[in-house]
Amino acid sequence: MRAVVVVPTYNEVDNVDALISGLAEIDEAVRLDESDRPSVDVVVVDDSSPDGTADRVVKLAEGYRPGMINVLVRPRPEGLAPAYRAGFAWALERDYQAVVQMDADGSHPTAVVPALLSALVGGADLALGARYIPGGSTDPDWAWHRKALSVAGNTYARLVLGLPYRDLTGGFKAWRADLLAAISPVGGNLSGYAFQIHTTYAAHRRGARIVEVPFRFKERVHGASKMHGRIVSEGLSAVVAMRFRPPPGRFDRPAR
Ligand SMILES: Nc1nc2c(ncn2[C@@H]2O[C@H](COP(=O)(O)OP(=O)(O)OP(=O)(O)O)[C@@H](O)[C@H]2O)c(=O)[nH]1
Ligand SMILES: [Mg+2]
Repeated sequence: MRAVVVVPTYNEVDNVDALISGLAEIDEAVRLDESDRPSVDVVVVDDSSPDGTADRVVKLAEGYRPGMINVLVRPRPEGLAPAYRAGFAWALERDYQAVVQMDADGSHPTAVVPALLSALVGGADLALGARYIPGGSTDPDWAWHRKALSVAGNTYARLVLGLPYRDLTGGFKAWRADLLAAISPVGGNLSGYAFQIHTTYAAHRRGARIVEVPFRFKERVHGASKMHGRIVSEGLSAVVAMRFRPPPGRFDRPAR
C-alpha cells in the first residue's frame, strides 16, 4: 500500500530522530502482497520552528531512500489546521492510497501505524487511533487534569454530535486518500481538538466506514506542549457550531 504519514511539527527537534527511524522501520511492514512495493513516505509540515526541526529532518532524509522523507516548510506558526491542510494537499497531489496523520512528540507510537493501515486494507475508509476502547490506554504519567479534560472533551463531542466513536479528539488516524479528498479542504482555522473532531465528523457525515484501533498513548518526553486554554474553549464552541452547521453529507465511494 502506498501510504504517506503527515506530521505537523513546531519545535520538535528532539523528537524527530525517533519519529523518522520508527517510521522507516515500518516501511517494509505494510505490503499488500508479495508484489506490492513497500512504501511508507513521510511529510513533515514544519512552521519554521526556531529550534531547527526542519533542518534536522532534511539531514535525516539523506539516510533513507530518495523521496521517502519530505519536508514542507511554512513561514510562521499558524496552528494545526493550516499545517494539516497543507500536508493533506501535498499528499493528495501525489499517488498515495492512504494518508496517515500523527503527532511528532512520541505520543502516537509508530509501531501502531501498520494496524491503522491494515484497517484500511480490511475495508475501512478511516481508522482512528483510539485510547478509550478496550486495548487502548493512556500514559499513567499523563497529568490527571489533561486526562480528565480529554475524557470530558470526548464525551461532550460524542453526545453533542451524536457520534458512536470513543476517541474523537485524538490526532492519530489513517485515511483512504479518496475519502480525504472528498472532505478536503477541511478544518477552517480550527486548532487542536476542534480540528480532529471536525475531520472525523465530516467523514462520518459522508457515510464513511470508520473503525477504531486501540493504542497506548504516551506522554511526550522532549519538548513543550502547544496545548493552551484557547484550544479548549474553541473546542467547546466549535462542536456546537458543527452541530448546527454540519459538514455536507454523502460520499460517493469509488469502486475499488
Ligand atoms: N506545523 C505546526 N505544527 C504544530 C503546531 N502546533 C502544534 N503542532 C504539532 O502538532 C502536534 C501536536 O501538538 P502537541 O503540542 O503535542 O499537542 P497535544 O498533543 O495536544 O499536547 P501534549 O499532550 O501536551 O503534547 C505536534 O507534533 C506539534 O509539534 C503549529 O502551529 N504548526
Ligand atoms: Mg502531544
